[in-house]
Amino acid sequence: MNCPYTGQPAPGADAEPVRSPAPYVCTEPFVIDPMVTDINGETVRLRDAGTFVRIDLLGAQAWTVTRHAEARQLLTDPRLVKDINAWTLWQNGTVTRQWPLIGMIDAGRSMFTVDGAEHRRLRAKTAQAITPRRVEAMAPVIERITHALLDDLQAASEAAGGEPVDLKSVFALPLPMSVVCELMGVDPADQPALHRWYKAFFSMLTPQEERLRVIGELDTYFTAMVKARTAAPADDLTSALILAEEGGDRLTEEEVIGNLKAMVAAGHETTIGLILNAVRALLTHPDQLRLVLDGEIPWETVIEETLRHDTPTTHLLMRFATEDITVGDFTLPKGEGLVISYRAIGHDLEHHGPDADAFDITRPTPIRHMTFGHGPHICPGAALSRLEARIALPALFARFPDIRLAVPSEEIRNAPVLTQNDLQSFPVHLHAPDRARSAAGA
Ligand code: STR
Repeated sequence: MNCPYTGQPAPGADAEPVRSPAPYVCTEPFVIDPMVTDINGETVRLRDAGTFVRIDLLGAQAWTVTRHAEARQLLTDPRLVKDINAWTLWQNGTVTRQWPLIGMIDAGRSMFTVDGAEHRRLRAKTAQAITPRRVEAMAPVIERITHALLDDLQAASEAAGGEPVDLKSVFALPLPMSVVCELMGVDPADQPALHRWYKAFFSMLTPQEERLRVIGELDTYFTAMVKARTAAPADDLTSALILAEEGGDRLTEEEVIGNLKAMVAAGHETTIGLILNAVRALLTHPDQLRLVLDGEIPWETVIEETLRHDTPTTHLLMRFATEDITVGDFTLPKGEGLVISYRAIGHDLEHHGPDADAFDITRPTPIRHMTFGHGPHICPGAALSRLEARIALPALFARFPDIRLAVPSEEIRNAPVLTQNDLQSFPVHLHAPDRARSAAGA
């Protein structure tokens, strides 16, 4: 389906085929696989299809940008907006609430869905609460949660009696979920329900009526929580958002709910990927893992290279052109949607070099990725997710030095989540075979 790709043989007998440069614009629709059966293949094919590629998202067409430089420029262009009402396909009824990805765009009024001065007003308080300095103060909480979950992992491993343990469900998922719930003041007892709802929300296998029902349940849940905190504020960010006043202006109830939903969704669904993708990269590159464990290369480098090479967000939906916008040889017409394909951008050969497809923490050049976005909507949670990974990864490898994949890495499947790089499960053995046997027999 993608644009023609002509590998011409180079002169000389044993020469490698020369890659012809990717076209700037590809107008033939590239169908994005909602089941995510081959994320690495798709990332490379999309990147090689063009800088701007026409894409088909479950029947709705849009454009995507696959290059760092062009995306960076567009991310500060005020002619692109998040408001779905600027989308021709929405205006003319081609896209409705029946479209499976609607919840990624029509997500209520929040800092994720508005722009300009309104956006600054909606975002300020949240962003101030999670600056790198404020986040540093959360380290003890993250450490406590991490160590409790490592105990759970040990218990799960003993209960499994030599069978693999799922690192996703027992560690990588509950960790960021617990942290964001603690930050926002969400009752920990409600985490299982939230997990179920978000799994159904993101999965492309969920029938649309059910997804719309789940969106309604999430809305009911967070509305009740905001009403409760309005009546009786507590020491959490949700209460701070309710009470925050600037020049006599406060956020409306709808805006607080929208921000709370955005924080809980973004606060867990992305960091799961960061943690698991880093563990996967290290376990499949034991030479690099050695360098990290020997202190030759800092964990920060592992985190940044993972963010670049295996971005938790595959495609960020969506921005809309309020007028024709020209970049290089491409014009995004007014009313069209633009997706930012962060995973392809992390593999931009021009920006990251010819070995961009390789995971390499020893690369000599600095890792200048854009995985947290750029411009006014740049991820406000970046410092928090980095700190979570910075605490979780060394603690995991310190507690379980013999941790290994229980299946070949190629057998670890992505969940059917079109926009996110989310793994179905992550089976590991926590102990070397002999120790696992003695632990099971004990
Ligand atoms: C999920 C549904 C919801 O209630 C609110 C939001 C807004 C924030 C979105 C979130 C969504 C989906 C995942 C996003 C997140 C912001 C960051 C995260 C897109 C639509 C990323 O994957 C980068």
